[in-house]
Amino acid sequence: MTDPVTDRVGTSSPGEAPEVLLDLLERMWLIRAFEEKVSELYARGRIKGLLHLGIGQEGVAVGAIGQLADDDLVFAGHRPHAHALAKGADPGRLLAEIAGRTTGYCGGHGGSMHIAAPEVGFVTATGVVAGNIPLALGAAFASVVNGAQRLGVAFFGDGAGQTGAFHESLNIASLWNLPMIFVCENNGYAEFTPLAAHTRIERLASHAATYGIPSTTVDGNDVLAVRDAVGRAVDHARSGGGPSFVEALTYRLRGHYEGDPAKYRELSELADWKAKDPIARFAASLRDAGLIDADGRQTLAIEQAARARVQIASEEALNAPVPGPDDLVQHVFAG
Ligand SMILES: Cc1ncc(C[n+]2csc(CCOP(=O)(O)OP(=O)(O)O)c2C)c(N)n1
Ligand SMILES: [Mg+2]
Repeated sequence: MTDPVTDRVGTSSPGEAPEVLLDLLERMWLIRAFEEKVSELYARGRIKGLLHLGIGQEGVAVGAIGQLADDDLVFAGHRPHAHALAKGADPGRLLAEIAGRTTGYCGGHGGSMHIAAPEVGFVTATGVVAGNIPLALGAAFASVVNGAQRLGVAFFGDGAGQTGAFHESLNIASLWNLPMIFVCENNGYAEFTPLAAHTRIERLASHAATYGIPSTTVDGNDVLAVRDAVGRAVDHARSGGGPSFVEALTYRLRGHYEGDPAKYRELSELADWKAKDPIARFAASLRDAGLIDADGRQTLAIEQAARARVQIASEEALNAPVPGPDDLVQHVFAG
């Protein structure tokens, strides 16, 4: 990652061990099965509140987070389930949190948008768009102050790229040469607003050059392309090179929130992106490479295993108690 900016859209490079490739497929399936279950529970009224799913964007979280060490620190936004799972969060505790149960990661106080699972290095999600970026910056700064090797990694969208917090964080990360990775999931929309209506800058990665930060833009629906780009960013940071910026071009296959009628986009656009589904594409490439059987049985087994695991997780979660009146004052600072 020595070029300040590349305007090419990077694609995947081969050469990973078969077990690594299968693991990537399994992780993407776990996330897909998890979010489809959450969607179903939401439709049945078993989960309340506002819910943002990242179905279709799994390649970014899985490709990127697979390159991190256990103690690297991840900060996500309002669409955070994939990042938490990819960092190693337990599906049962995560689902319990989303369903507001006491067994959830935050005792049911956080819900979908405020998950924190620091024990696996998933420090927090946030409903404040771009709010996680300066937090990741702080983690990277703390790492330098403490002489640690850990990286601060922020996942955010194209909409977050129009905020002051984003630009200030790029500036400070560059100025102080912090071990930080900015991962922009450019899915072409901020809520209901297409990219061209919220910025004239087509590639969010071009902002990085302004601050002297190396960047690359990759196909975010190609898990190996993301893995490759983030792997280089990790090496760059660990060798003292400072921050990097990876822009992953992707698409959310669901609405902005569950229940969004999504009238702002054409069905043909959705169909085009469904054809580029990161899981189906990756499974097909593994079949082409002869790493899984051609008749699809192995892929189906991976999908079924993921769904079975999520089913158990959801039963455990929904059988857990909801917080009672006494829990209301737990973890509340009353100075
Ligand atoms: C500071 C702040 N402003 C506005 C909002 C309302 N809001 C929620 S999501 C969103 C769009 C975010 O778009 P993007 O960063 O591209 O993420 P995506 O939803 O595409 O994953 C906005 C404006 C918010 N949550 N926080
Ligand atoms: Mg977006």
